[in-house]
Amino acid sequence: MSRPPTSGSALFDLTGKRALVTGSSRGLGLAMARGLSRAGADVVLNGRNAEALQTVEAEFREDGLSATFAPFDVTDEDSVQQGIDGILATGPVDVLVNNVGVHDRAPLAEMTAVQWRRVIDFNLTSAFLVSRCVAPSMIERKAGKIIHTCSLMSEVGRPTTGNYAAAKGGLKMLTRAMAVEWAKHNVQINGIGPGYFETDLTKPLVQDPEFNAWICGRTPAGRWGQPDELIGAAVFLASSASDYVNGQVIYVDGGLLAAI
Ligand code: GCO
Repeated sequence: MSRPPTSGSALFDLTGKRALVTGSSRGLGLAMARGLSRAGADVVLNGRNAEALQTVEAEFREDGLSATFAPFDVTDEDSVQQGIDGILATGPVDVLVNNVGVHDRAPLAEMTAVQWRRVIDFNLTSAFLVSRCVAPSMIERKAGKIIHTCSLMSEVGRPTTGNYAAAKGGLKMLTRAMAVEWAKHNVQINGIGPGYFETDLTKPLVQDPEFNAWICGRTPAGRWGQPDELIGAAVFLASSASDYVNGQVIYVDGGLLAAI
């Protein structure tokens, strides 16, 4: 097996790599897609809305960045198969970022089965469905990187987020399950666990003075994260710098999980 470069920026250079980022038309997925592109990757954007993806692709082009887009529903088995077949027909997927995530907050005793299933399907099952279609080509080429957008809620919860915490906890264990099956094929599967970041998903929380004060008090860094602050972990896990890292979750949380 070829040895990774051992110095400087070459360790983190993604030139010649093709990265599919699910849920990348906005939020953390868009920030990571932009960061991987700036590190040299050819990015394939994904979401369900082709128009939104077209707009983002045009913005990438205006910034001199390389991107294409592939609209498909990551929760629908047939849509995933067709979407991935279409992508693989035009080249390999070297890096897969399973980033799609939704929230549907409710106290568990009042949560409907629809609310439960929707969050599990988007946040957990989608990673299985997409990885199951992409991994065989990585295994065949004996090279690949799979990155899951986990969460600090892969470790801890708070009232009304039981479905989300269960999904993100499951995603941490799916990361490990894939690592123990696919590491021998030189495929590395790891996770990134964001803490509290300012995105569309958390806007209602940021704008709630009491919740905002609580988060800034609970987080040792004393502030919310900004989406671009995930790029370093994403580039690390997508690059040769992480070739001997597997089954891990890197928490990017301002120290929140380190504090009582
Ligand atoms: C909430 C938040 C959290 C975080 C997310 C970060 O409702 O408490 O949305 O779920 O945003 O987990 O990883």
